[in-house]
Amino acid sequence: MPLLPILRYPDPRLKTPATAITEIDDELRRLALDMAETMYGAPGIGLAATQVNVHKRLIVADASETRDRLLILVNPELIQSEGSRVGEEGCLSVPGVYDKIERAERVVVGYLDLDGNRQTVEAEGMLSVCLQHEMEHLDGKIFVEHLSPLKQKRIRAKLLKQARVTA
Ligand code: K1U
Ligand code: ZN
Repeated sequence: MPLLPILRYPDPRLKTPATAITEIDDELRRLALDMAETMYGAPGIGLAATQVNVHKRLIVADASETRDRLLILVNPELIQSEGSRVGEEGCLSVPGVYDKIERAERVVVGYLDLDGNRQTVEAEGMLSVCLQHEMEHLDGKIFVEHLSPLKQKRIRAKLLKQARVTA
């Protein structure tokens, strides 16, 4: 299975809002499995289709220590959130950058599985943070947008410099 190339900030394609998935077919199942392999290989605990330049509402996540609890969420929707926590976040599209972000502590997310069945996941801790982070990707938002304009400017300059050096 191929590892998919991951878009890097500040690539403008990361700002594209993803559209709802209307058909769950073998092509979508293939994409979900390729995304999962890409996430595990990175390594990461989540990946949104936006990050692999597919603008459909699909995310994969596995925040377990044993890396054997893969979640594949089609058309994920926040149903409920409560509490708040501040924790360190990273992003595979913003390599080498970590910062503290405030998020809800617990979330309930509704979604379709790859058989088209409606499911919900109740999450707290890292999985909760990860699902919130990935759903923002689908809306074209990146975690650095929670940071100050000065930090965003510095991060943008750092990544543009890295891109020039590696080109
Ligand atoms: O969306 C992404 O870019 C994936 C991102 C998800 C995420 C990480 C931390 C907080 C919120 C969301 C990552 O997976 S970055 C890599 C990472 O944090 C990690 C990788 C391996 C093991 C544990 C963490
Ligand atoms: Zn991310």
